[in-house]
Amino acid sequence: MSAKDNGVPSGQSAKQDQLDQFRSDATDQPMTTNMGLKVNDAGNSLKAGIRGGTLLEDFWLREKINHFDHERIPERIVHARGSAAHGVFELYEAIPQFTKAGIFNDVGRKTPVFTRFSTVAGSKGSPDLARDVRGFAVKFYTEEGVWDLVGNDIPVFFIQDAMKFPDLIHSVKPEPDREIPQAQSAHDTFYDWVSLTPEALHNHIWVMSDRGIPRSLRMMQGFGIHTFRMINDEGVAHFVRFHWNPVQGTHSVTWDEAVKINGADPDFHRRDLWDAIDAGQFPEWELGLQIIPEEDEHKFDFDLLDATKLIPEEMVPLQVVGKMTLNRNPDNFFAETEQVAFLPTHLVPGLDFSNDPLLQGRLFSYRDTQLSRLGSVNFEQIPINRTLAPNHNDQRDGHMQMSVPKGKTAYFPNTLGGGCPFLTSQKEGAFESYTERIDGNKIRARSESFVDYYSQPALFYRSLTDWEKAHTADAYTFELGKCTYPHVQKRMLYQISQIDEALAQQVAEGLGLEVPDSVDGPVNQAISADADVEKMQPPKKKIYLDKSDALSLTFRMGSKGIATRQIAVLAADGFDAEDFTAMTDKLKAENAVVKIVAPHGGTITCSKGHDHEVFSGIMMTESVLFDAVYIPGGKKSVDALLKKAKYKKFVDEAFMHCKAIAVDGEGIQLLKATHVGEYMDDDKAVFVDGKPQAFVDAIAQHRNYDRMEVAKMVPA
Ligand code: HDD
Repeated sequence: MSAKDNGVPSGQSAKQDQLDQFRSDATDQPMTTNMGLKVNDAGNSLKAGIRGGTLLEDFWLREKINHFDHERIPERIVHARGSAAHGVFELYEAIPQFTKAGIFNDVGRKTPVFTRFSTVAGSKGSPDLARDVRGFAVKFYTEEGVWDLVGNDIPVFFIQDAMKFPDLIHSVKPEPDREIPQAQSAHDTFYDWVSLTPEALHNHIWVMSDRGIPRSLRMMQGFGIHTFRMINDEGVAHFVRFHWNPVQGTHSVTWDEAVKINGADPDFHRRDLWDAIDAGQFPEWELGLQIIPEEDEHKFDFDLLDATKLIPEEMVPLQVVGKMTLNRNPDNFFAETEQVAFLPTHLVPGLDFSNDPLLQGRLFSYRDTQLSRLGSVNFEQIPINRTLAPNHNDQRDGHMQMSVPKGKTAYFPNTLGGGCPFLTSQKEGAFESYTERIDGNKIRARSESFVDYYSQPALFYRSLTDWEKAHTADAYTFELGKCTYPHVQKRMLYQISQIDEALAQQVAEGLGLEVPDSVDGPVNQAISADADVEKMQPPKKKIYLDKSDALSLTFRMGSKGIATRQIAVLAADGFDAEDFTAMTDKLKAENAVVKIVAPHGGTITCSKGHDHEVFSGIMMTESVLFDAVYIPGGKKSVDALLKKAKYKKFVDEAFMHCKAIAVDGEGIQLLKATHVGEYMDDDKAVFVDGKPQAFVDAIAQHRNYDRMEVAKMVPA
């Protein structure tokens, strides 16, 4: 299928032109063997007699089964579960003062991108709504080469040094003896490790907050996390941190929804991303930079090289420089989303690394992992990974070499090949590593400037709204409640108490435990036999900023509208056509997705006798899959709804999850038959009789979290 006719606007670009050369399309084509031999039978093997044994001669059978036997490649060791899309990055303003990178200077350029979102811990087939960090990896196909910004949706990482990465992942993955639990951090080995590794607490509290369960991949931020460098034409460097902010706003679901969505639609995020792009509702993110002059490196209360620390936006504001739009779904999941290989070492002139010890380790890991995952040193030749920049060197051969290099020479220097490929200078566009003065002892240790583990998780927690705080406490309680070793639970409670005593107290109450005043042994366990463990114990938390508004989900919660929001219309035969049209015309005009949930599939008839297509029968769907609920009037319709208990559960759940609800006419009878009836009078997101605009405004707010206290009373 070509880029033009897959039903979505093509988002054609130089990268799409390149991919077009590899796309194949079987429409109107005969079936053939791999060698193009036409075949006349795809269901019977070649036999010695109609009931006889299969012949070894059957090359068609062997080709088909042999290919099938080798279809799987190892899943990613982390971030195995992912979804991706093509798009474009456009620059708003050139920043030559900071970097010479073409992508940040050429305002007219539309740089093609391929972006893959993922969960971290689960396997390839795990559910989307696991409580987890989300990967946010962007491949920019720039004119100068590929730049991969391989980030996450949380601005800080679990650990400070790559040396600990295998320990972190081994602790969170299913336990090795019985391979459970899948895609969950709520188990003993993870908390044994976290409670001994307080540098993980900052990332961890983000995951315990609603950030760990986003409403949509389109509605989360992205962060490059590490401090990188930008280098300008004069060779002057600035430190930089990268932020992606979703134009759709930042939104999450509640834990109760997440648990239920995982059962009702384990592909919820993948489907949501695909459907939005397919409908032409292209998700967008603005790229913001936090730029720090090199001379300011030591001006902060934390170390810029420490990936467990964020730089509050109040200290270094974001400079928004451009926008990414995802405008095209992949044609083939395996060829594109699975085979795409992101490497932090893929970068372009004008950008460079810092000495962040986590980043430095990543510079080794990603190329290494592609070799076992994709099986060959030639993985960069796979279509989705190919650069748009012309590329020539003397690297040759290897499994699945796809190009046919001409000439006699594959070495440098040479005269027999005319000295080609030849070297270029920095001025001619060559990449050169930033010249950084290094003066120090070779040492296997950690800088004391990294030993502050509680200040920033505490800042994060202080910056949350009350409802975010309540959700965070619930999450800690749930997760620790799954641990079976009391000493692990207690050590974790102690760690939480160092962040916030009231939070620890709340969690302890839920667990039926006491918050300990101290724990046996150092809380930052020796990571080196020679380390002075006492010296490396975290100091009491510092308060260098009372609060950072940008850390709360609410800071970027405002949506531009309700496009792509899923609205359930609960209706049966005889529903009021006028109510329905007034409300749904308004919702559709705002590009919301209106779906009728009827007592059965097929069609239902309105009061005017017209047939309306049903999206789903009530028994085949769940309230958690929708953002809002509308019930039109019509006595016959509402009476039919009242006869099915699932409708009451549907409405109660929507209320409990703080969603907007609107009813017209007799629709109120259904509300009165639910718990909503008891609480609706004072609620600012329950609308009775003909208030389409107010309903739309409430959906755009995502949730009415003011309702949270009463919503807790609803047994749904
Ligand atoms: Fe990593 C994949 C993000 C630290 C080793 N990582 C991977 C992906 C993302 C991240 C988004 C999925 C890419 C894709 O969609 O294919 N990783 C991060 C971030 C980190 C980080 C934001 C810290 C700031 N990672 C990190 C360390 C190591 C790795 C410290 C090892 C020392 N990461 C890997 C890996 C993966 C990977 C094992 C698995 C699949 C892959 O690379 O291609 O090499």
